[in-house]
Amino acid sequence: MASAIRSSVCPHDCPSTCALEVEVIDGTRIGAVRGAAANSYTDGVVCAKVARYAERIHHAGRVTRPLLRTGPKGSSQFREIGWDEALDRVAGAFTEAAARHGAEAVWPYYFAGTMGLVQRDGINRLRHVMRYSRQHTSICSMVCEAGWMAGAGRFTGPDPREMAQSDLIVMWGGNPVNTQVNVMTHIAKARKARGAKLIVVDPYRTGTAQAADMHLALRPGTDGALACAVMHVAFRDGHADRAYMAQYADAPDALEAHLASRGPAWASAITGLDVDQIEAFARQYCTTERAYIRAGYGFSRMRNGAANLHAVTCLPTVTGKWKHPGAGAFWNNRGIYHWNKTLIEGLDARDMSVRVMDMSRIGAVLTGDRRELGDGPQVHALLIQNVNPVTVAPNSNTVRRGFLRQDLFTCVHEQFMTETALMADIVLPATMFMEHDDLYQAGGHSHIQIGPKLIEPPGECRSNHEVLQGLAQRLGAQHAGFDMTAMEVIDATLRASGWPDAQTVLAQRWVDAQPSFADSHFLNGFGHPDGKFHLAADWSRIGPNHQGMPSLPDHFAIIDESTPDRPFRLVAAPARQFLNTSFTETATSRQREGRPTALLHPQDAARLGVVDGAKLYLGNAQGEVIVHAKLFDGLQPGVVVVESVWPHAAFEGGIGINALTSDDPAPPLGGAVFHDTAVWVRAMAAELPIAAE
Ligand SMILES: Nc1nc2c(c(=O)[nH]1)N[C@H]1C(S)=C(S)[C@@H](COP(=O)(O)OP(=O)(O)OC[C@H]3O[C@@H](n4cnc5c(=O)[nH]c(N)nc54)[C@H](O)[C@@H]3O)O[C@H]1N2
Ligand SMILES: Nc1nc2c(c(=O)[nH]1)N[C@H]1C(S)=C(S)[C@@H](COP(=O)(O)OP(=O)(O)OC[C@H]3O[C@@H](n4cnc5c(=O)[nH]c(N)nc54)[C@H](O)[C@@H]3O)O[C@H]1N2
Ligand code: SF4
Ligand SMILES: [Mo]
Repeated sequence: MASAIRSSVCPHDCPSTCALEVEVIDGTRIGAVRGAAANSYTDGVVCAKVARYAERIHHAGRVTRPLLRTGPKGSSQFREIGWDEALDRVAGAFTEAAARHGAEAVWPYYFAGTMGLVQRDGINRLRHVMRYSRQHTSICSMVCEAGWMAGAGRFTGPDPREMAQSDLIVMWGGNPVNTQVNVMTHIAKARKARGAKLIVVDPYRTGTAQAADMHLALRPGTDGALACAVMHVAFRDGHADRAYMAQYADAPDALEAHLASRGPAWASAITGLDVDQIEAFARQYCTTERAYIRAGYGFSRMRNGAANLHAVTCLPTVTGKWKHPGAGAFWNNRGIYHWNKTLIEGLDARDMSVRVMDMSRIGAVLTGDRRELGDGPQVHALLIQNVNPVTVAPNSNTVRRGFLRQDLFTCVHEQFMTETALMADIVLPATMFMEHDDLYQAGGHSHIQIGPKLIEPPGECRSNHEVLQGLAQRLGAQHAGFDMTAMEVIDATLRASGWPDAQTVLAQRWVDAQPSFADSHFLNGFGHPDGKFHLAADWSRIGPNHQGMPSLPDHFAIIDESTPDRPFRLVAAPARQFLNTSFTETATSRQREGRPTALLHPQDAARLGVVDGAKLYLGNAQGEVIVHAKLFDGLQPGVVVVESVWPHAAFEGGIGINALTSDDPAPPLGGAVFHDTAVWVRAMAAELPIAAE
């Protein structure tokens, strides 16, 4: 058995974008997968689920041939067909939908199942050339984007590797032990070398919180209040950096006056945290020069998420921390790559007057909600790549109803028979990352990498790029990007963006795109035209739905607050062994996750008369879900956590957690509010024995 170690890149939707070293056995199979030790961010570490990637890539359940539906929608009845027939049918359905209802009746729908720029975003090239409906890509990061832009105005920040030089890391609303393990590597370095402290702000005691020196288990959706109290203390106790703000901030005096009434006691009533704990946190933050706030995505998945993220990013501004090494705040580095994506996305063919619809509201779209459709046609045809909306999109009972429409044609290009693929008319088999070429940028660090094809795919799997080429040819879609191989698109995109060519990047393994210290720390100014950090957010510049948003940091009370009818706040946080729904198909991940579980405070359990392991109903006006209770004291009473994203089929009753989550768009720019749900919780009555007839 000949084995070779080859370089690759983790393609999953994770800020870590790990540089990988993959054992390739006999040129045909994958063995061990390790983190590249030479990459200064990956630092030799990958998560457990990717370390065992052989289980996913060589899984017997992969889709390997094109499939045609033969039974009712969702019935799992398909038969194999050839690629030509499959692509002819898809192109035929698109042509017919466009001829009868207009091109906007076709909706290419995608997300970040792979983060490779060519395979992920190439679908937009077909969309734009064919004038198919556009997608408002809101499901993951839009709320963060809005909140970050309002203050800092540019998507970058202090180098995440600088966490190793910090004396205090505040992990705010994210759980890297589950979701981006490398953050923990750099925190561990700071702890070892400098005795740094870790503080976690999260509604429940996650693995990350467990490892922390202090855990602030606040009520979900109240981060704005906590941030205000910390800044109140900074002004009150002389820790506000007035000289810094005079140079770098827009409205320090207005903020100080505004915060006078927003101290720890005020925040305590909103967050459910003790005044003493808020004071202790504020003192530690304010008195530590090198304090690095690592903002997660989790706390933004709220109706007030953008306002809360903005409020948190005001902390290093009020205290002047941005200027120090190992200090400031970081969310995502996406602004540093200056891509020219014309070739990948066909931006030269894009017409901004073509209808755009919100991907997070796919249920509303498919069930004909006019607020989404505008005055355009119903959607009659879908092309889906790298996303599993039947399971992951909010308000999933509506989503499912939409997919069941008889007059809707659905093509799903997938690696596995996901619950979305089961709703398809045509399923196309997709390659995995080690079976195709792609180009990657990291969100949580600063490296550009290429993941080359390492092995042949099983059966007849084709890459997204190849499928788009096949459809373009049949639809008569003309664009240079369709006439090139994926590697040619990678090479041309790198060159057009001012980076070294593909060969160079492959040879040197990565390009480190981190800007200078001065730029990363905004010493040359923030991203707004006035060069200042905006403590007073101008939300009207960020998104259309800005009415009522607080300009200065505040508790923006529009969350789905608990009521007597729905007394619990539900958080549907990511599970460690799954990545969204990826890996739910692997036996090891499923076994380690166990079953869909609700973490419930023992006091709540006692009130409900529930013991550990009991079955519960969780519900609201949208639906009901059955889970098993796990008693857990690492959260406030009245908060319940169900880690996600299990397929619907894993739940008793076949209805998964997103039946309860809302598709209300978060202001001002939209975005899904997965952790902002009020529910009732009921103990399931013990089943009565059926009386003998
Ligand atoms: N309850 C709850 N729901 C959530 C969330 C939550 O926290 N709680 N999180 C939300 C968030 S942040 C996100 S980003 C979404 C993500 O939701 P999804 O984007 O649906 O999740 P993934 O599992 O990352 O990827 C989806 C699919 O892409 C496929 N795929 C991977 N690579 C390729 C490829 O090269 N080609 C093709 N054709 N397919 C490929 C995988 O097989 C997988 O089935 O879920 C959201 N839903
Ligand atoms: N293992 C694993 N890794 C993943 C994913 C996965 O599903 N599983 N998903 C990937 C994707 S698509 C993304 S976008 C990232 C997301 O990764 P993160 O940035 O970690 O964000 P989330 O995963 O949404 O939520 C993380 C934490 O936010 C907390 N949270 C919820 N509401 C609030 C609140 O109101 N305030 C505060 N302070 N905290 C709150 C949750 O309790 C949870 O612990 O992870 C990626 N990595
Ligand atoms: S931590 Fe994230 S990027 Fe790294 S291997 Fe795991 S899923 Fe991939
Ligand atoms: Mo995400």
